[in-house]
Amino acid sequence: MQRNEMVPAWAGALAGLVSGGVALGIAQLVAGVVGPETFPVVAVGDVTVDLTPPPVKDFAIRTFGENDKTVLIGGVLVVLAAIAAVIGVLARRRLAYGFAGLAAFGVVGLLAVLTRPDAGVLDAIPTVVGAAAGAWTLSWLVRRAAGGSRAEPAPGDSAPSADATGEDADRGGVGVEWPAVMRSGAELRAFDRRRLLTGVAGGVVVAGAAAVIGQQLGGRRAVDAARVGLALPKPATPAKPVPAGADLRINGLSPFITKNRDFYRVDTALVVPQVDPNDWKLRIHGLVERPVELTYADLLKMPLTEADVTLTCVSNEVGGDLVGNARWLGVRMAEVLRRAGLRSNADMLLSTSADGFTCGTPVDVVMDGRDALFAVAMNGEALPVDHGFPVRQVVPGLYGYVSATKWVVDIKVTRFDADEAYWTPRGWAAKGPIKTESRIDLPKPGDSRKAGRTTIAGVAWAQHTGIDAVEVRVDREQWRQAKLAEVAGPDTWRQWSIDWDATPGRHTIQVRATDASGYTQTEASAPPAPDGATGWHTITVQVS
Ligand SMILES: Nc1nc2c(c(=O)[nH]1)N[C@H]1C(S)=C(S)[C@@H](COP(=O)(O)O)O[C@H]1N2
Ligand SMILES: [Mo]
Repeated sequence: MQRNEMVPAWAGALAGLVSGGVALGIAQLVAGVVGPETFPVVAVGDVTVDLTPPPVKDFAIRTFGENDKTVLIGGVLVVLAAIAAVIGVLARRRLAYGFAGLAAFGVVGLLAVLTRPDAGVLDAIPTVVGAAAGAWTLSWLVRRAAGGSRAEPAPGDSAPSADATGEDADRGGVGVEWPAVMRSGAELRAFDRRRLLTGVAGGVVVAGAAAVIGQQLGGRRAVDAARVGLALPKPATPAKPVPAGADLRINGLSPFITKNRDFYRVDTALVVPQVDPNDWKLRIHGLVERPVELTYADLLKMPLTEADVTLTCVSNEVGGDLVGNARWLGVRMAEVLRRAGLRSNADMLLSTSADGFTCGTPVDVVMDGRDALFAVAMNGEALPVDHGFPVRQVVPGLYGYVSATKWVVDIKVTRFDADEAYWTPRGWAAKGPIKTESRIDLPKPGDSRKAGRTTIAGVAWAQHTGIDAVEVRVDREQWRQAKLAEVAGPDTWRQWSIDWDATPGRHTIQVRATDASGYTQTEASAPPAPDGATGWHTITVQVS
């Protein structure tokens, strides 16, 4: 018979740490749903702050500055980790000790959560569920650690070791070494390092995933709350009134203003950045006289401009739907940049989003007087999170990838020959002025219609130049002038429509626009890369 091997203290400590991690991860996950303020670590941190004597607090703020909260939460976590390790070491001797430790842990968390102002009973859920998950993990890991079998168990000996531990505890043994309790069967069981470590790995994955998801959910809730609570100032410069005839109100034709929920979305974000406006800052640096840092409140104190601007994605195929028109409210970028004072050799604004996307915008375009905005609102409400809350850029006339940075936090004033934005090394042009385009919205491609008088309609855009004419032809016959809807300025798309006496058979419909510079869309078709698609939108319909 082989010698009994003790479960070493390090294994107990490890099991304790991982169980504590699972407890916190699960607590954070549940807190993400119940409310981020119910996460016990944050609650304990808050209580600690309240109980800390003012001189210590002042010392912490002086020493750690803006990082004081991070340091505090870090400190709480270090203390928790030490306690968890001790709990694990104790659980190695007797599982009940471990449970008692975890319960004490949970009670402290509960006290912290439930003594918060306006706490409710439901706020206890994350702590309770977390502690239960921790207890389960602890007993599971302890069972795995002690699960090593030196010989096949005797027939009928199926009692799991954790139960054996419980039995031992029931017998009232005090300070019994763990291996003793493993003698419940005829055979000896010993420390199983491999099974412990695979269990630990599983626990770490669960704890990490739960914490990350919980944080995401919690951040989303906090930002949603901040967004809904915002009161937006009135514009100093309101948008030009939309002419009565801007929207032809034809069924199937894109409305002049695209609703936020219908607005196309393009970005590289797998998880949408959740930026709290209270934490938001915009830093402007590089080729400037004086670097500037603005908070959200600073930005809203500046005069606001409202403007209707049509946004377009460079990836939009001819006839595609990556284009939308909205009423934006924001501060003129030029006004903010003048505070920093641009150096004369600067020609590029390299903007960075909260998630690290970058975008290079020509300085001259932003400074030429057009409504290039740091936008805070879209169609009368705070920017939707998907569209860049709390602040994004909008620059009439440039494709989104070189102008429309969402969740913008940083502007480096620089030069095109010194810096590159995200899409440039990925095969897209460094500069991206929007190409004059037109699209047929109805009939839809492939539609079948009855013969007789019908309407062909769509939109055309040439931002900051303006649309002067739209022509339509059927079956490659004569181009005919479409009727244009009214617009207040050159920065939005323009609806158009034309009547057509449809005859039975298959027909091809084509459209082309001419902009205010006199340029008529080329027939030559080009793909979106590297600087925008060209060609005439062409559809086929069946008339019966
Ligand atoms: N932070 C960030 N901003 C971004 C992008 C991005 O990937 N990340 N994509 C840009 C592109 S390519 C386009 S077309 C517009 C789209 O804006 P929307 O999603 O509000 O329609 O956002 C721009 N701003
Ligand atoms: Mo785009």
